[in-house]
Amino acid sequence: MATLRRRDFLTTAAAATILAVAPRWVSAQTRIKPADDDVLAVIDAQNCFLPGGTLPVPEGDKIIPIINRLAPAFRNVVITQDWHTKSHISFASSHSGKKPFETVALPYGTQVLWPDHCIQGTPDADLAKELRIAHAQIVIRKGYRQHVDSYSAFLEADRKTMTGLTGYLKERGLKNVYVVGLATDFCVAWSALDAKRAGFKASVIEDATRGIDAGGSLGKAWADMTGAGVGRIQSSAIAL
Ligand code: VGL
Ligand code: ZN
Repeated sequence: MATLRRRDFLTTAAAATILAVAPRWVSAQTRIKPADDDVLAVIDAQNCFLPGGTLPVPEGDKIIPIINRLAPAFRNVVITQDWHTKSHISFASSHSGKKPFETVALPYGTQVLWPDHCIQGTPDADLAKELRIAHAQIVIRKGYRQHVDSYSAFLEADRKTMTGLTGYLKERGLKNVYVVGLATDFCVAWSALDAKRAGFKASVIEDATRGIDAGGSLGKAWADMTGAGVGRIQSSAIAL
C-alpha cells in the first residue's frame, strides 16, 4: 500500500533530513581551520623534482594544484628550495666510480648520492611554474654548502648547522607546521621530524606530497614520522 500515515511520513522525512545533513555536519566539525599560529611549509616544489627535471619524483606535478588550493587557507606560508652548488657533495658525479642512488660515507654519516640536481640559479632549481602562493613570506634555501647536504628545512645533514627556520618560526610565534611538497621520504620527512624535534607540532598532508621510494625509503619515512608523533592527514581535512 502506497499511502503513508502522517506519523510514518514525519519519521521518514526526519530520517531523510538527518541522512542528508549529517555527513556534512560531521565533516565540518572535524575539519581543521588553520589558525594564526599555524604555518604551511611547502618543501622543494621545484622543477628539478617534477617530471622533466633532473631528479623527477613520480607524479610530483600532481601535488601542485593541491598545494595551490590549500595555500590560501593558511595566513602563514614558508617555502624551501633545494639549492646546490655545482659539484655538490651529494651528487654521484662528485665521487668517482659512484652512480646515483648508491651511498658514500661522509664525515657526518651515510650520504645517498643523487643525479646532479637543483643547481643554484638554473631554471631546474626554480619553483614550479604553476605554483601560486604569492602570500608566502619567506623562502629558505638549503643544501648550498658544498660539503654538507640538507634534506631538512631546519637542520643540515651534519645535524649541527641550522638553516634559520627554527628561529624564524619561533620569533613569529608560529607553533604548528603543516608540511607539503617533495619528496615525502626525504626532504618532507626530515623537515617534519626536525619540526617535531624543535618543539613544533607537525603534520604531513599526504596527498600534497609524493615520494621517491628508493629501497623502501617511503615506508620507513612514514614509520619514523608516525613513531615521532608527526600527524598524517589528507588535504580534505583542511577547511578551505
Ligand atoms: C631531495 C634528494 C636530494 C628532496 C633533495 O627534496 O626530497 N631529495 N635532494
Ligand atoms: Zn638535493
